[in-house]
Amino acid sequence: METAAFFHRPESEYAYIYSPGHVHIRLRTKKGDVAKVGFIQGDPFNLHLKDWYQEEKEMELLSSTDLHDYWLIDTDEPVKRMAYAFHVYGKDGTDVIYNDRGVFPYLKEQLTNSGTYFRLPYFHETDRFKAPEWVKKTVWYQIFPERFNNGDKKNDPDNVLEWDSKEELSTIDFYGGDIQGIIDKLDYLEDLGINGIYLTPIFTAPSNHKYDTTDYYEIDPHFGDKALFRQFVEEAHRRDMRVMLDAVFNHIGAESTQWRDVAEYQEESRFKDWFFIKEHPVPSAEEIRSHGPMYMEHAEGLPYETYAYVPMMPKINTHNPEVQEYLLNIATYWIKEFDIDGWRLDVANEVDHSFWRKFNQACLSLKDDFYILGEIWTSSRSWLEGDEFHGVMNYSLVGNIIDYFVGKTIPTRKMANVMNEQLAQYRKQTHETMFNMLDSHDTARILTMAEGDIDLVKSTLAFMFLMHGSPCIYYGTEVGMKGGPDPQCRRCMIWEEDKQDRDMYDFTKGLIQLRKDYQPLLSHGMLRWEVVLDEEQVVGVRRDLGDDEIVGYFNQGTEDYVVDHTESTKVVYHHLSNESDNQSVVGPNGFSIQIRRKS
Ligand code: ARE
Ligand code: CA
Repeated sequence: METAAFFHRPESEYAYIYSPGHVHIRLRTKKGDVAKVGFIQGDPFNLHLKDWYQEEKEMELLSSTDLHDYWLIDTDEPVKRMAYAFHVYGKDGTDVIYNDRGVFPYLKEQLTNSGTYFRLPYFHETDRFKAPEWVKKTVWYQIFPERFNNGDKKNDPDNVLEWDSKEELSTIDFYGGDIQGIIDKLDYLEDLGINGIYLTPIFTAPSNHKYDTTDYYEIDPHFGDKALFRQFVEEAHRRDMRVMLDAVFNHIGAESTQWRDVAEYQEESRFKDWFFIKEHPVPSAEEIRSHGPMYMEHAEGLPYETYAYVPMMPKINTHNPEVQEYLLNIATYWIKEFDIDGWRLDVANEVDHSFWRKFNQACLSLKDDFYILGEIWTSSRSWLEGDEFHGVMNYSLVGNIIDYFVGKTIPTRKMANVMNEQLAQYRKQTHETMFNMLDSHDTARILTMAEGDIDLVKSTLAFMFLMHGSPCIYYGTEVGMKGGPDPQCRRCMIWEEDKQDRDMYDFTKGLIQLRKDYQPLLSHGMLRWEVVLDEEQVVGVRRDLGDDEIVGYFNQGTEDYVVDHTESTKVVYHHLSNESDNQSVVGPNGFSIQIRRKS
């Protein structure tokens, strides 16, 4: 048995309280190497009285990756503290104890010494990673306000273009979308079934995307004003929709008061320590504009830190206490005054952890079910320990799904294995409040990635809806909008019904309904693989909770795939699949989603 592959760490995603009375313990071993794992557990203070080490519970082999097997036990009993160890039985007939000191032969001396056990100290409810319940039941809709709907022509920018008038968009186009336009479409979103709206930035800024903030305390005049925004939040809340805004705290716009001051007074500016300035002089917004592209060519030589070498976006020094106070006041202002429900944090991985911890406390002390979502494109363990974010934009999970379904660059087994590795990265409750989206304002649209194959988009979307985490629809996906990478993915929303793909609309609406109908199965159910077939390119994914399970069979191959029903099978959603009483014949590019009771 290869004991070098063992891995466990107390108080991490390997050992945590899932919900009161449910401690989850995970163990990693070498793939295919271990026959069985016994879990030994007790109270460290009564080991000498009870000899509890003699009792073993069996761990479940939950999942495998290319390299490892992951074992799980849900202790499912009220405990206050826990000493524990693993009794690992190799397929080669050997067995060992794995505890806090390492790997040992199964001998009484180890087992009767309470100091050798892994330990979860006294359980405090306050230490448990808790995420807002509502997020798990939310289906999000992402809006890029400049392009969603123009509800008020009076506030249009001077250089406004006619709605959807260009084939190829440029980065400096304006089309006049605004908050009134969103309010006008709340009925549309309600009909679709949406219950969470994420808006990319809406505060005053010169660009169309508004990631170059001029004033965090004002709604951009081209979008509306505070009274209108208040009305928007109220009308959304009346429809049981939550509202999440974009917090761009990694950098500020060069037209902000603070940067203007620095550009004018340089070393003398009272804001000079608000930034990461390498040398003076630094340029003003006007100078940056007049330098034009030249500045970008010498990007790495800029005399100050920025977001991604973009001169108009000077990076903010979040270590400076004055800056921290400034940003935290902004974060709490929009919660206190306008009752928003969540912040999405732009470029979250480039801002320091200590700032995000303060941010978390400031927001949650005002609203205990507030949602904090980081924009991080890779695995994000260190931000998701419970004291910073509740979730991240799940580009890494979805990237794997897209590679399989759309890119077709990996076989079924690889996709499942990568996902298993991802599932092992976080606590279960963390997965439940992740933010899953096939596309966004930063990526090509999914229908374009799929080269116009709408059936493929339907399968991919349905698969994502079966995952842990709340799914998000990027505006327009539901009516079959296309578009390449930024800025082509930010086209004006298509509102003429004859230009919309109404069939896709109905499909998306049905999927959103499915997500609602099968709660809490889809938010809390354990994810397992039902079938993983490389040659046939078929995958069956299952979520189970208690005696109920929901299984989706997806056929990415070229032949029909037949699923025999059990007595309790009920097909609840399907596409390109022939359903009869006793079987589903899932055609190429099709899927069948079924509910059943555990046999
Ligand atoms: C503009 C132009 C682009 C041009 C760029 C460079 O539109 O065509 O390439 O300038 O000059 C905002 C606007 C963008 C704008 C940008 C700069 O929305 O349109 O681009 O400002 O002015 C990385 C970051 C991640 C970031 C993405 C885009 O890690 O934080 O890149 N996303 C956020 C927002 C953006 C926003 C900003 C940041 C800046 O969501 O909309 O841009 O406020 C990999 C990596 C990721 C990388 C990802 C995409 O997978 O792992 O780290 O994300 O690719 O590149
Ligand atoms: Ca307008």
